[in-house]
Amino acid sequence: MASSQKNLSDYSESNITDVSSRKFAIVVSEWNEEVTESLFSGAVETLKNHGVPKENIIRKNVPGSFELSIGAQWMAEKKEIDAVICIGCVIQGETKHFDFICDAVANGITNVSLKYNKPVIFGVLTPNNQKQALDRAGGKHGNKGDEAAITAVKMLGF
Ligand code: DLZ
Repeated sequence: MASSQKNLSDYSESNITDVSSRKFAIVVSEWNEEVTESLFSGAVETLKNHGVPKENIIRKNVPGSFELSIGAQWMAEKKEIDAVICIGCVIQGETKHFDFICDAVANGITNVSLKYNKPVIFGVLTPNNQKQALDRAGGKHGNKGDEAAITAVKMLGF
């Protein structure tokens, strides 16, 4: 279902286990900061609502979404980290950057997840414009950060 027809924060609460002792890393892209800060807040709020204490949530910033893969790898290789959530926003522009960045980060994050056998979650918005981004970062379509966090929680109960 297209996200315009679905509030991204309306996730199902099935398959949720106790994650209060698990450690999460959140890697945040600084590009499109207004959007990514809101996604980050949504992710943290959702983790806290599922019993994760704030000391079990480690934040690392990277300059742009292209750097999310290496940031995720630096976090995933740490033994104490159970899951990594990647937060970014790539807005479609007139340059080829959009395709290069989206492909690179999707592949990079997948590779890190498989290499370290840990959930590495794709919390990256790929909208056409800033308004669509804000609609999905705490606006009328919910918060994709919530969805990314709940995906990490669910994967730890797999
Ligand atoms: C260069 C660039 C452009 C044009 N657009 C975005 C974007 O919309 N979202 C984003 O997260 N990052 C963007 N970047 C920066 C790249 O992700 C990366 O940081 C630089 O190309 C340096 O490697």
